[in-house]
Amino acid sequence: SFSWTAYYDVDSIYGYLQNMSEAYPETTQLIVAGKSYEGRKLLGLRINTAKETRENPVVFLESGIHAREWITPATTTYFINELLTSQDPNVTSLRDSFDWRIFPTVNPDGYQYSFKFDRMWRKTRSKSSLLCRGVDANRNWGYNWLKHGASSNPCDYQTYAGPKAFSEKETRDLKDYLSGLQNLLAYIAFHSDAQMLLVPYSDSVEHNDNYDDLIRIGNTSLKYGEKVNGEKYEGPGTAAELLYKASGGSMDWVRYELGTPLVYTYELRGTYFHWPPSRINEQGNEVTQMMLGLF
Ligand code: 0X9
Ligand code: ZN
Repeated sequence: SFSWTAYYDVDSIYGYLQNMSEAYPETTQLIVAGKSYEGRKLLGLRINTAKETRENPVVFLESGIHAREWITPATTTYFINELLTSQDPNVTSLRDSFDWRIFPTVNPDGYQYSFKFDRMWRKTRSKSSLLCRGVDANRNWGYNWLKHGASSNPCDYQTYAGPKAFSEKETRDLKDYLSGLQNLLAYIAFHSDAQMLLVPYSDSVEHNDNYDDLIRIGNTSLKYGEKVNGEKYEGPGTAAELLYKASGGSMDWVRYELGTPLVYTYELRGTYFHWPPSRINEQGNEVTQMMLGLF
């Protein structure tokens, strides 16, 4: 059975989503947002307790766009479990306030490859050239594609941006799914392991028009998180100022193209993308509190 003291492969994570959708049929639903290059589903869980008379704003959670950042799918299923089973009135009220669309592994081929063959794999698994495979799915989105912090070399192990924007099935299908959403209030991407909170835009030191609001709200989120383990995250701030300039990420595209007001990237903790399975709970608890502080 599924727990938060071990890491699981894609099938097990998808099995968990399936089980939750069956255990909570009134309030949850499986979502297939598309398919990966190798034909795996881009599978998410919708959690929406609102009855037809009321419409909740949509909150989208993206995890696992980078294959090796295993703590992000694990934390995301932990958070799903909290939303569905916690008796804490703060958590039940968080659950009831939004129409959640939660995707633990948006790069399932890469994740599975990192699980079976190469722990440090980051990219997708598409055949991008004769010699080398995979595109960095967080350099492949269409906003300022290939401008900064991205490689045009298919054999770049880290940041190959692809032959063109949205060359990848995963980013294309996700983009189409997001474009079809009404009422998208928040888009939150999870990465590891820089331990920081990032706001748009990632490839410029200029601040977007609701920057001050994002910083204020983000600070409250970090304060909530800190109460759990005393861990301080850097930021909130732009990637360009805190980390490095990087174009073609999902967060920037969503902020710019969809105009979604609340857009964040959480860089969770870890060392070289490792985080002990015995401590998934700790990170999950921290993220749950950060979400409570955000909304
Ligand atoms: O480089 C990245 O994509 C992220 N850091 S990581 O070490 N997890 O690879 C930072 C993402 C910042 N956001 C965007 N560039 N949109
Ligand atoms: Zn990442």
